[in-house]
Amino acid sequence: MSDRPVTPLLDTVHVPADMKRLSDAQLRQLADELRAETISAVSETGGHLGAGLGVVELTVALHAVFDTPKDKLVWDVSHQSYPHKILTGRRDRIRTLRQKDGLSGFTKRSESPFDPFGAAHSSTSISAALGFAVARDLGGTIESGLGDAIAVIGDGSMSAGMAFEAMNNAGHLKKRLFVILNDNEMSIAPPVGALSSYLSRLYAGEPFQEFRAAAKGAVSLLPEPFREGAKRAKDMLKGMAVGGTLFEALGFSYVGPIDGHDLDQLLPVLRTVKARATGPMLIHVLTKKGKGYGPAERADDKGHATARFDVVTGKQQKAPSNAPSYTSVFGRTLTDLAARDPRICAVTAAMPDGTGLNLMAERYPSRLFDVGIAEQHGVTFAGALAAGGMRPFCAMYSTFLQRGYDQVVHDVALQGLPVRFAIDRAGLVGADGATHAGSFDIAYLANLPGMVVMAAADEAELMHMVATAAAYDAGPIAFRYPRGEGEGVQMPDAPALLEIGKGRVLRQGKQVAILSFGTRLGETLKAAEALEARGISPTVADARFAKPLDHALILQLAANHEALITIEEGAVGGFGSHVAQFLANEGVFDSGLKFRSMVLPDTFIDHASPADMYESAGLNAPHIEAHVLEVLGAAVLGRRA
Ligand SMILES: Cc1ncc(C[n+]2csc(CCOP(=O)(O)OP(=O)(O)O)c2C)c(N)n1
Repeated sequence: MSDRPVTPLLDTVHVPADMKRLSDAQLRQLADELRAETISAVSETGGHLGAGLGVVELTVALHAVFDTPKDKLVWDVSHQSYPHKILTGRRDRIRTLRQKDGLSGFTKRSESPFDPFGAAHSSTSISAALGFAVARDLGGTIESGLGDAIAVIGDGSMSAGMAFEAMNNAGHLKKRLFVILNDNEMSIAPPVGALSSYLSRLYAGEPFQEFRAAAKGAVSLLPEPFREGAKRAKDMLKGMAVGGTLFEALGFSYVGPIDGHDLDQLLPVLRTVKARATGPMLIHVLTKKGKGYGPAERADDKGHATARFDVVTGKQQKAPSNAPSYTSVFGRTLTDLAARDPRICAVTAAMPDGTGLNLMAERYPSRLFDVGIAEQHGVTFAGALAAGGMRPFCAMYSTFLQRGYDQVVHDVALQGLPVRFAIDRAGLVGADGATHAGSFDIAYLANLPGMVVMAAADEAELMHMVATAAAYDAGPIAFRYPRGEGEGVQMPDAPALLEIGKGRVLRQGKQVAILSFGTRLGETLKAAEALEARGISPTVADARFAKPLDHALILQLAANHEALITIEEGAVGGFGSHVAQFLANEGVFDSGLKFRSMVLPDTFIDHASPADMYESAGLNAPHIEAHVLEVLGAAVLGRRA
């Protein structure tokens, strides 16, 4: 395409080994070309832009100095890995990022030997890098070899417990290991918490390091020294011993902070640590999210995630929406309820915008807690808020709540505490792919004693469920809803309180009943229309609750139909499994009910549009229709035999 950037040097780099012959000046040019290529590619695909732009120079420096794939470079979250993908043999497919059958938006072992460890959930990179370092030292063998282990982790991700668990272990094991702290003073939203303030203090004033250095009679450590390149970097390494940072207390040698956009600082420091390090090292690099692309630098989220956009204007191509998003319905409803109930408060783990809680943050800032990327803490914290007489809503994406699961079990459910779990991004989520799919929450919540589990079939139902959860003080309660916009239904003026454990029948038919849990209801009703045209009139019901089950409704559907089909946006072990177990124990199958349950297939489904993903999962209207025909056809055949 004619508007692609001109990239003469990048055109000669197919794998990192091709960079070894480049001078430092050429590496600087390579970085500029890599930035232009990243912007151009993401303008066509959409995706995570800001984080990648912030690590362009770091990516070039790491690949120039280290020897991947033998050296294991582990990107935390890995939403910043697009420039890495371009340099590691995937440039020809970079414009397929996040598209069906295209490159993943994250690192993925099956995609490339240059991605030694997959990621997408944060704060895993230090544990993974440490595992590689220990495997190396224990004589592990793999095809690509085992060299150095390098984790690159953002300041937001560094705030999570796992990162510190890994640092603690690494400091103890004393293995040679590199942790690059990519500090851009941003998470998705501005980072929060004491660690963030601590990091700011590390570089707030040059005097910090200079003072320490001077106190020990060492040379000045801050940017000026790098004018003299490698020699000064060595001096700095010597001077490092004077540092007294938190990281050193954990057993790491600390270098920094250094300017992560200046290859004249990055290259000598990385070369020096590579030559000299004997144990765990933390290299503190300061970068700017969105660096080098005005519209990203100026955006509130620094271009964290973008739709396709025009490179010149930065204008994003967002499809016009016809209905409010589930997320915004949740945020608005909760904020309205909070206006009347001072006990309502909310917890988010670094996703105030993603969960719609930005509205709470604006209206009731003292009742909104952004705990950072700390799902485990967030859940337990909400548990004690409930124990303390508040009405906490713990709003997390289904996939990230997984990280807080023991806390859901041990700190909330076991103690019967009324935490309201608002579970966003339930079901398949599209371009973020398998790592972000909200597939498991029905199964992992509905098996917990005392838990109430609801799924909204549309945005009006979500309103009711938020209010129902707010009013429910008897124990933990969860409601799930998908990513994206609602069904476009009429919204009620005020939410209604739902009766716990009661479903509803939407159309009364005969022969076959379809019992939906969640937003497959729309597809189910479409299938019912299509079946009507074939002379089959299904009953369609919305279960609303996976726990407690509406036993009366289920028995009645079973009694009055030849066949019963359940459908949900979740993996096996969820709603359908509970219904099957109940019917089996009631002896309903003994008298020959035809039963099917439609769930997500037992595979991790790769990224594509949500509709495509549901197509491959077999959960769209035509699949429902086919299931009905199959089950009734089987019934007819059965009668004939
Ligand atoms: C366990 C978990 N919770 C939440 C997220 C969502 N998330 C993706 S990136 C991100 C911010 C990461 O910030 P940082 O590590 O500083 O990297 P940056 O984007 O600033 O480069 C968050 C919260 C996640 N990926 N994993």
